[in-house]
Amino acid sequence: MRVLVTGYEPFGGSDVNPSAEIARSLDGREVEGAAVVGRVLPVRWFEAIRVAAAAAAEADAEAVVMFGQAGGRAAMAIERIGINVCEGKDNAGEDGAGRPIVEGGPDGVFSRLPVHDVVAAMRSAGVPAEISNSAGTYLCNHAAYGVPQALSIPAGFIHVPMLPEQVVRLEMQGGRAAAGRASMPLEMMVRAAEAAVAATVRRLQPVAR
Ligand code: PCA
Repeated sequence: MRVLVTGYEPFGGSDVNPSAEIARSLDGREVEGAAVVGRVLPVRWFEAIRVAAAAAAEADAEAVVMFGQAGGRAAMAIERIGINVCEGKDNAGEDGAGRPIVEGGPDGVFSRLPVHDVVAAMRSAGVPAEISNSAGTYLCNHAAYGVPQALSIPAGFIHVPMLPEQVVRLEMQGGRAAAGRASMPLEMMVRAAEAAVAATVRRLQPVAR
């Protein structure tokens, strides 16, 4: 069995995105008997969904676990739902401008990952984790809505905090406004991501592998 793990390229003026580092770190690893294929998605409206769907097809993946950065969050946040809207400028400067992701599509699409299992597995791995009921309206929501809809396999999205070095850089640039924002070391995020993949694989193959 193969599982696709995606991260996003850096955005919003940052030169690093922890979710891309997660995807790179898991690429080629075996988790719970499944081979992980890691890919980095562009922060581009619609292109992100196309790249994820193509990577899933190319890898012949049976599940897709996607990651993205959510500045300010303190825990791994398993997104329960994506909504049918695009807001904000992507990395090419294209404005989502409130348009739908899928014209005439449902208002919301639920994650097809076992969200409770994923939260429990991350916590068992010693990493703070929670279910989130809003992925926002930017590219992470875009993938959370568009990728499960484009594919017939389990797929869902997980937001991750910033890295400590990102917060330190913001503090050095921005002073008090940025000071003290939440962060998590990459090693913990990777451990949590492995736990998420493992929980998903266990759900797909509950008895024997
Ligand atoms: N986070 C953004 C998009 C890319 C990323 O890593 C978001 O939360 O929508």
